[in-house]
Amino acid sequence: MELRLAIFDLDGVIVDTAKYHYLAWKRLGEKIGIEFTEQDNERLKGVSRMRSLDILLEIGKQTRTDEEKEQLAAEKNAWYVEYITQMDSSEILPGVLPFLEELRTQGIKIALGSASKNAKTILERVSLSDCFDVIVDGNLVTKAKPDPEVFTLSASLLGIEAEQTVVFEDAQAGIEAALRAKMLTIGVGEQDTLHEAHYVIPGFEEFSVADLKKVLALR
Ligand code: B16
Ligand code: MG
Repeated sequence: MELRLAIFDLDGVIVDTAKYHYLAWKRLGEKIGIEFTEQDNERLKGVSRMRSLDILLEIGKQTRTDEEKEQLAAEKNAWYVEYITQMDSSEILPGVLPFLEELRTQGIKIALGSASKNAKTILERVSLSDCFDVIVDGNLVTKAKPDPEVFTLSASLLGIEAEQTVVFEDAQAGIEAALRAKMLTIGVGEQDTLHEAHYVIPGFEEFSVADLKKVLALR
């Protein structure tokens, strides 16, 4: 396989925005009388905003009309946006920048494949907007992960085949999406949670493009 494209998830791979999602969902939970823990927050990783709200309501055994849900999600998002606008490049996860630079030097295209509708704001805040050849986010796709749309669209916008693409993902839903897209799937995080991926790394600190090519050669 000739590697031509690397697609990166955002939250949990490039930056840790899960902590800000947690603060905002917790604040919404407090407002509507639902206790929301850090452990509960794990269930929201990689999941769309509306599905996240459904999970919060499920935890609190509450129901809401669609209209009320839109309003609650908007309220949570306003708080979340307040938090992320304080971000800067110090929040890029360790090893990510050198890895992106290495890909660029080797002529491998770089894409973002994120469920977040705030992806562009986050990339701007951390000064990474110019690093990506294409940005596919929650505003561009109609079907959320585990549907493969976010990844297949990234590759097709660049005219690159699935077999020439690698995906870096931290969430189970994202791993499933990448596997369904028939792309090489690298989990970023814990082996236990991400064991379905073709290969798992704890982060980018000790992972180079040469290591990636070794993984490819094993396939
Ligand atoms: P927003 P990713 C995902 O980002 C987050 O992991 C998930 O917790 C969040 O609900 C989702 O984006 C939607 O985010 O509310 O900003 O549209 O991991 O796909 O980069
Ligand atoms: Mg993620």
